[in-house]
Amino acid sequence: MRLVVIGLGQCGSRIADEFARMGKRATSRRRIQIITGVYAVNTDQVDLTGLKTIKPDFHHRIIIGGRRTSGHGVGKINELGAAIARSDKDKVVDAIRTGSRFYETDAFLLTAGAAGGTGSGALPIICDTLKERYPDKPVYTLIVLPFAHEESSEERCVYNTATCLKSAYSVADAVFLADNQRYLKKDANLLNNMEKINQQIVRPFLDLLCAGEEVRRRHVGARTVDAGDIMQTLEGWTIIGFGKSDLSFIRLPFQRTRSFKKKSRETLRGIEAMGQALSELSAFCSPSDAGKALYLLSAPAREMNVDQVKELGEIMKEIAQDAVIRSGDYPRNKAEVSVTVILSQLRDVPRVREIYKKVTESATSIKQRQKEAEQKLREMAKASEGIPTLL
Ligand SMILES: Nc1nc2c(ncn2[C@@H]2O[C@H](COP(=O)(O)OP(=O)(O)OP(=O)(O)O)[C@@H](O)[C@H]2O)c(=O)[nH]1
Ligand SMILES: [Mg+2]
Repeated sequence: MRLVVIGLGQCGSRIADEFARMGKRATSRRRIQIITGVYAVNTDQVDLTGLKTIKPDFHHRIIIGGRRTSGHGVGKINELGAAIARSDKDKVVDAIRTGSRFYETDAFLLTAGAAGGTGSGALPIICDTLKERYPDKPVYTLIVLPFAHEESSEERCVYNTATCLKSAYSVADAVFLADNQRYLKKDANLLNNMEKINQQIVRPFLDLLCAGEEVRRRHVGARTVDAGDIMQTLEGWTIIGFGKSDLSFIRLPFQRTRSFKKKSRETLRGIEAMGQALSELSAFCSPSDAGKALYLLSAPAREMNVDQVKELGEIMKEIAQDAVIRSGDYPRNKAEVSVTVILSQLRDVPRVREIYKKVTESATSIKQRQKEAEQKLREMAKASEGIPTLL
């Protein structure tokens, strides 16, 4: 599957930059095109300069709201981010449309951090615009949820997240969720290492996008997951997971014989990788809430067997009882067995539901406080009425 990736705001741009690196790697190592264009859009000029891989010209690093923000961002006000995107959307769409590989694109992927101002506000607007201009191309979004400490310390951050999620869900074909807090669970040091988190957010997409684009026969599976399967699977709230089991330590030359024992060990490796994928989902959810699911098994061709794929299918059926399940295998040279899992059309995502609830509950108290603040300002102005001014 071939994607145009558009990063909005700082978080989105950095993730798009990671997609650009992944695309380059797929081209140089696998000779496959999976990314047909990568763009970074921001109100902040400095943030755009800090990117590494996205082409450094103004067609690929697009500054919006230049005059309104003087290149300094919107300071967490996502309504302003949305307003700027609305007036500058043509600039973004024109850049994408004139990209040299645009005609080869299967779908769009827009990405942003939900808690900020620029990305959070611009994402739903650009999504809506692309849907309107390109009705036959799906528009997917990958939205990053804030860390728990951001959520608990800043009311505005929760508000931005809620409004961004609701708006994106109403226009996008699917909303991938990646919860920053989940990546800290594995490794608390990652708080200061956004690049590592971004790598973990982007990695699960690699095999998924590559599998259907393989041209070399030895890498084409018995059942390939292609762009059609992915499009059929993606709808609404979506969560992705990736897990692997390293094979390098059992690659001994005398183990070529396919004994029964070895075969069951291979099956176990697939199960281990799937277990990891399910425990390291990009956001927490219950797989039983999924209406659609997909899994892809990548393994060295000689390690792959029918039992393995079947076994994984049974696990999937057990945990996602109500889901329509699609699957595929992807024979690779690498000495590892890995599994990519997508759970889509999720009926419930607890984190999103809690954020919605929090904002609804605090909405009345925020309005009350705003009223009080305005009242105080008026009183101050009134108190100063009799004072002469020097201007
Ligand atoms: N995973 C990840 N999260 C990030 C990154 N940068 C920022 N964030 C998160 O994104 C949210 C803030 O969004 P930003 O992208 O910085 O904001 P913005 O869209 O640039 O908007 P303004 O700066 O307010 O104009 C917070 O929840 C951060 O934790 C990143 O590189 N990776
Ligand atoms: Mg910013």
